[in-house]
Amino acid sequence: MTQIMNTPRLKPPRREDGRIIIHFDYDCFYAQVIENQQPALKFLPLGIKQKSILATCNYVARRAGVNKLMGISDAKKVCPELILVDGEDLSAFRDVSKKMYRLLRSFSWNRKLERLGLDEYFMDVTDMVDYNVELLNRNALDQSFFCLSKDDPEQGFTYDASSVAGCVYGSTVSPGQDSTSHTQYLRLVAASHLARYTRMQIEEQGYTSAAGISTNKLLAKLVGNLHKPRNQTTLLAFTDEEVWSFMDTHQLRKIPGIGSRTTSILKSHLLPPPNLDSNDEDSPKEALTAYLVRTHPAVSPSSLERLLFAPGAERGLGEKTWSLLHGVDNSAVKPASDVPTQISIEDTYQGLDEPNEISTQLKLLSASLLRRMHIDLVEEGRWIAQPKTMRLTTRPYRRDKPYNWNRASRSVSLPGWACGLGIPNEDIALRLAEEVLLPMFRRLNPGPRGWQVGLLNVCVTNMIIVAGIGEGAGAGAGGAGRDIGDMFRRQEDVLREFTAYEEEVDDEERVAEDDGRGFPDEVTDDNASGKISLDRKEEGEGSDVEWEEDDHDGLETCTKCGHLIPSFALTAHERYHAMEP
Ligand code: TTP
Ligand code: MG
Repeated sequence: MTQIMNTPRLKPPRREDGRIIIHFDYDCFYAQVIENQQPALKFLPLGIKQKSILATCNYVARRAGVNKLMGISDAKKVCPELILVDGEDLSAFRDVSKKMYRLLRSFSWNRKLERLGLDEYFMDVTDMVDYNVELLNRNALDQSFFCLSKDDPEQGFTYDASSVAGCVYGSTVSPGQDSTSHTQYLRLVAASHLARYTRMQIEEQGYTSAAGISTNKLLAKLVGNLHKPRNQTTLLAFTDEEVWSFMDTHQLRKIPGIGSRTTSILKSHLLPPPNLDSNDEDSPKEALTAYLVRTHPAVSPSSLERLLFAPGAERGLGEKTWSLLHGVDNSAVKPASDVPTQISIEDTYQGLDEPNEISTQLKLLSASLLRRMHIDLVEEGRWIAQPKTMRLTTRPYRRDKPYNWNRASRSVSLPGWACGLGIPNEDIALRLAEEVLLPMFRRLNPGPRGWQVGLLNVCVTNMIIVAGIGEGAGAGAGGAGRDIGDMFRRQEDVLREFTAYEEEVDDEERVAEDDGRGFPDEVTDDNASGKISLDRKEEGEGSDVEWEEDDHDGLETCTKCGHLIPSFALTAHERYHAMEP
């Protein structure tokens, strides 16, 4: 639905449209991974279950009325023939995600490819598009060729540059040759064909996807949602008004970067109080669109700043929210990296209290962590990056308390022997559990017992790229070479990224060196100082637009429904609750 434009009361934020960005999102990702393992399932309704909920389901099941995040019993009622496969072990999903990431990266020239969660990617294709638009013969647009390599003019594909590939949102008539928007139109058209070509290459690996094409990450992600599955949408919006009109149709909570706190504050200020006599609880939720907030007489960047202020909250939240409402998002697509910011493994328990149980669990977690470290960080028998820090987080089991209640962490330098190659992993895992994790546990939970442990999370972080290897494979068509300066520049980017993620242990000065005797020095003691360490950031309330992948891929408990959800999916999960009737 297109809203009628109001004359702006205030100066709107400045929109940049120099970049072209594609957002890719795999269709029913977990289900596709399982289908590829067992192809017969492709034609049957399939649900991937985690505890009592469906993490996702394939589109056969969706056509039968099953939805993502449905409870298993409801889903079985709607579709009794639904086949359920357990999806609590994320390893297979992570491995496919990594493989697909590498494939996508092989297309990028500038290596600006950012992963969001396990199945979404932003790709900044500005350089490829501008190069190809420059080459166009404007008198024969329908016979164009998209070059995938500057060095090899034959590498590429033919395309019709006079029309968009896939679906379009916005102007259906192409701007005339003389219009100032014409070149921008050609750039978006070229990108739409590149998106389609890339999606086809991914399909050859067995995975269908949806894509959105626009000039920033926010718009590309939102427009890509319009036609799913196995489709793509290009936003043709050349003026501020056209962009606002697209944004206006969205409910506030569906806008990435606007978190649940912001939404509930704005709801309570801008919407009439819900009619308690009415059963229609839904109507106020439905009513809070971006349009309503953007055009509300009381809303301005400064009033938003005042409303959203909270001790410790990010400054500039008002301006940022105001920008997002107008479809303005200048956040960069982060450079591709083979190296995750951190790797963590965790499990939840209903009150572990026996030293033996703790020791067994720490050994299991340590073994899984080591396996994951080898999958993610070892290539061709060599480490591409080594973590410097190990962290243990625990929290007691209390049904009546919020998830993060009394969550506490300690961090130590990871001993060098943990990255030994040629030593059996089981031996290293055992030693890590006994010599590093157990002492940390004891510091976090003094006393002989009575800890009632509800969570153990073991994490390695502070990755240091091993010089000469960190570039990774697949620089691809026109990709970067092995220039050492380039490598260090990229290394700097990657490290900057880590710093942004780290809340507790990124302070190099606090990280004591391994003493060489195999036992690391302690570097932080959050619990002792009374500070409770929170790993999870509230979506939308942090710095900049919150696109960051949190590589902490353990399961977290949803505070609304109590289900365990992978951390990276928690934000999307909360959005489903926000949309619930
Ligand atoms: P999504 O991209 O949200 O879902 P999807 O890929 O399954 O389906 P769609 O075709 O609509 O894109 O999430 C990617 C994967 O993350 C999904 O396959 C399962 C997992 N996930 C959870 O485990 N819990 C959640 O709450 C959400 C939202 C996703
Ligand atoms: Mg998906």
